[in-house]
Amino acid sequence: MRPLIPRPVEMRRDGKTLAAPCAVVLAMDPEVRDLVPMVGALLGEVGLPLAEPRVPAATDELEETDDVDGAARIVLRLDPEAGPEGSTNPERYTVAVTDREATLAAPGPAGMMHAARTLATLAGPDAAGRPFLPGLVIVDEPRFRRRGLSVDMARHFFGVETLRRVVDLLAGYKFNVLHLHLTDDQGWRIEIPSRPELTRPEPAGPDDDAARGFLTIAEYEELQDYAAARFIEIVPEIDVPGHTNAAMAAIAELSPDGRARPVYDGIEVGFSTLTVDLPATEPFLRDVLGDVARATRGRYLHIGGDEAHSTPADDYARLVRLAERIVVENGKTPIGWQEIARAGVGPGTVIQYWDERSDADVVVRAARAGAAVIVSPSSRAYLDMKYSADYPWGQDWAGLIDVRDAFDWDPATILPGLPPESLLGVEAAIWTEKIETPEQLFEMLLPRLAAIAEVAWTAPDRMDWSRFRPRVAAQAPAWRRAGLAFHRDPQIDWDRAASGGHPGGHPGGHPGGRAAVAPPR
Ligand code: TNX
Repeated sequence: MRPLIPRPVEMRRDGKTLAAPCAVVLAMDPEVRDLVPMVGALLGEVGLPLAEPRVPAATDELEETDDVDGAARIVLRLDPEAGPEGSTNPERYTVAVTDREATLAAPGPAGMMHAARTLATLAGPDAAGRPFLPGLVIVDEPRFRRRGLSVDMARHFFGVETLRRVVDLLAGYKFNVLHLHLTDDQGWRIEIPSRPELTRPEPAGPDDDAARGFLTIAEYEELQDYAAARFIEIVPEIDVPGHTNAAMAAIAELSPDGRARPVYDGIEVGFSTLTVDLPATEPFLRDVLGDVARATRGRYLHIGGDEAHSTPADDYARLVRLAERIVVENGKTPIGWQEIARAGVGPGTVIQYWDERSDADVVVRAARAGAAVIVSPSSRAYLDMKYSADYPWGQDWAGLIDVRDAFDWDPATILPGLPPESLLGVEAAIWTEKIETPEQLFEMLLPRLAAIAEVAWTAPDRMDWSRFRPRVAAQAPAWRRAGLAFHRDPQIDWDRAASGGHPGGHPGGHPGGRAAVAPPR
């Protein structure tokens, strides 16, 4: 078994085990039937094969689906009473393992999936290599409703294959949002059917292979399906009115002089802007945001709004409010980076706070007027920052972020005066000006993403750095098996990982083990 990250609300071990013979029966509540393939795959990966899913016609028949051939059974039960007492959290769940059976209980499918993941994490082979589950009760729910990661696909492009691996990683640590930063000065990374010139013949971008590419609508939909099956919502971001050089390179009419901008491959920000009074501007926004909204199954559409340093303040406010209105007209909830709070956006628009050097007052004021807030403090949650001064890639403008920095903070104290009910959640971000390959991407994410997972899920009084360290170390074998690069941060004792205290556990950090990418020296 692998220690759980994020740490649950409550976990009691009873010292017994459920020895699971090779055939495990899932007695499925009919309302969670759709989860059979996912749950079956999860348990199958840890040696608990789904031999014979039993889907009774009605919930009360669950009890009658008794032992089959003496196999230990795993029961999935929809139960409004699951989770911490009195909780109404839609993601709450309970896992109970006795020496006779394992029960996963949740009020709905999202909690059920968390329960199944928890069970799969806890499963281990015994000394003889046979699967078993430790006897225990876990009662759990997340602290914050939205727990996400934003990936910049514009500065360097990462295709569906890499994004699927990111989704798997997020789901494993109980995140529920993947935000895709799809457009920027350097490149436009999503097909817009009404504006094919944005991605034709190649999106504008630096002249190296890793920097090129874009998602077709079909790929975008496929990725959303993959993510939705894992209860991850995709949030697309079309960044306006700044960060728009790639659009202005493809569409000459977006520039006041009517001339297409040159393709840009540097890393400066704040030089490009849409112009509010040009005739091409509003139709561009309507086409792009309309097409993206239509292709998006999630509830949100992110309009960027950051670092528009060359947009006059009045134009900025008009452009942001126009984009906000178009998103709402297309049936989505707008999200924008903190700067949009200066534009006087409506209370239904979500504000994402990132730059601790400014805007705290306007964001808190907007929240008091009803806006919801996501926190992504760059000094803690910007996983493109270097781990240490000598780290070979990444940035350092927001500081160096080691694993402990990513772990040791409380989202509720980032914005003093913020009404607690307006804090929707936490999002880490990885910007890719200086991150070029999937290996570099994963090495920046791991282990820090595990720390952010705990910050977003676990209540502060349950967070303890000294107990977190061995739990992180014990993730390493799973990362290696998945072929994920990770940083062997010296704060973690990789060779003395917690095994979860069970003889069947896999201690992590086998001596001689190594990250897929050599750690920097
Ligand atoms: C700030 S964060 C940006 C990005 C950069 C990032 C680099 C934000 C909303 N804007 O344009 O990529 O810093 O760390």
